[in-house]
Amino acid sequence: MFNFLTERFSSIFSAITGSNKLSEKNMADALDQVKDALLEADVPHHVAKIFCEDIRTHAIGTKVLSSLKPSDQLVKVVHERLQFFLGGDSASHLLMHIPLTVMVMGLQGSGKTTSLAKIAHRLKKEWGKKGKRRKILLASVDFYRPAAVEQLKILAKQIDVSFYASPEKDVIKAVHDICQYRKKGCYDILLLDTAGRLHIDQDMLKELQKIQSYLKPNHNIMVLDSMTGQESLNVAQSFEKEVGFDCAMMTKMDSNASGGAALAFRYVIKKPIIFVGTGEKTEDLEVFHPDRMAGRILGMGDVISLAERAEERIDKTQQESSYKALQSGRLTMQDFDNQMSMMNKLGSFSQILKYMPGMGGQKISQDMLDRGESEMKKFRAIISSMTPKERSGGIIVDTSRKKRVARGAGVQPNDVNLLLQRFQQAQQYVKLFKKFGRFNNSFK
Ligand SMILES: Nc1nc2c(ncn2[C@@H]2O[C@H](COP(=O)(O)OP(=O)(O)OP(=O)(O)O)[C@@H](O)[C@H]2O)c(=O)[nH]1
Ligand SMILES: [Mg+2]
Repeated sequence: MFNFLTERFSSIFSAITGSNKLSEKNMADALDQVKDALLEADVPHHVAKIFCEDIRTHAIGTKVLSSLKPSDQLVKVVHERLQFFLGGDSASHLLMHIPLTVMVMGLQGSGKTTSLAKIAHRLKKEWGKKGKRRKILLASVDFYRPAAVEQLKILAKQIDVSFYASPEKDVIKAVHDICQYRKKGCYDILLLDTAGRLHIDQDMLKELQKIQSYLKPNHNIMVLDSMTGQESLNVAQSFEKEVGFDCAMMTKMDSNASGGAALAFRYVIKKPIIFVGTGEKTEDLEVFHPDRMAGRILGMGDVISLAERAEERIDKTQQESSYKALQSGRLTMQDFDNQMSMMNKLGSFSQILKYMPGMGGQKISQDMLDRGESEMKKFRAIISSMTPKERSGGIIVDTSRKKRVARGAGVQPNDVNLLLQRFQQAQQYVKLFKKFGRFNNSFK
């Protein structure tokens, strides 16, 4: 996420690390580069200009703290201003009320249907955490794309929430029918999917207006594809003018999309971005936190979001068993497999790396990441073809046994050796941690 901005920012700040004073001159150079980075990340020219001017004023106005290096001082100012531009507090609480009626709008393929299912999944979980079971209904009035209604039905089934397909084929009659169905079934929450078009056209906007005035939703969510760069701002402006919405969701932030779209949206439209989509699965939804996002843009990482991701996706017993293994200083092959399975649940290597401090700007090739992923898949296949005794015991030394395990997993014996090597290294780490009491002190 925000790859491009992060890369550029890291190099800009490291360029002034050498000097020990934040002068007009080195700051002007850095700011020129910040502006170029923003422009290249599809931030519209006028927004980039205002942003840099704003940083300059704030940087000059701040007293130089002797404890800070000039580059750190500038990072601090840029971080504060980015956060300011991205918006104040997180707005995820907006949807936490009942009864709740939500409709989405956006161009074709922007991610409306997927996002709606992600939101339903999240609402179900959030209310569940409060000990409340809410009746959630998903419905669609996208009658233009043949499989559109079916797509939502499948997603609803996956996340186990109700779905209703209206027999009506006229959009407004269908909205009416869906509302009746909702009333009869006493659903607390109705999430309505709408059709997208390739380009903004008057028919689509008129239809949305009609749906909106009939449905009177509590929230109209504008779904924006972050990969469309500058264009997404134009799209949002047209929808805002013709239909109106009160908040937005940015999808496909897991791609190489630059962060420009989010920055420009917040600055120009000034409406909250509630969520960001970070993948194709229904769990791949994150709350948009301006402060964390600002940190991520600057390559400071976002360890809090990573920890939340872990909390959400990895069940407590698995976390505890892994913790116990680390604490005991003794790691079995089964524990090792457990840890790989937890990594898998967190996401792909490239997804995880984006949360790590300093990693956003690193040049780790896709090729290396892909190799890491396929290595991990092989390792897990090998472990699954071991006997329970082997999984809970020590290293296999027997060559013929290694060959058999490799055959069972459909890999080469060398792969088994590589796994054993990695496993031994991991065992060493665990012993070291135990010896220095690191886990006892810092993770409790
Ligand atoms: N990587 C990634 N893919 C996404 C994300 N959100 C949606 N997609 C994918 O984008 C494609 C389009 O998503 P849909 O939800 O069908 O988009 P839509 O706006 O409903 O499209 P129409 O109904 O045709 O207007 C699908 O392949 C989704 O899996 C995201 O956050 N990350
Ligand atoms: Mg759709």
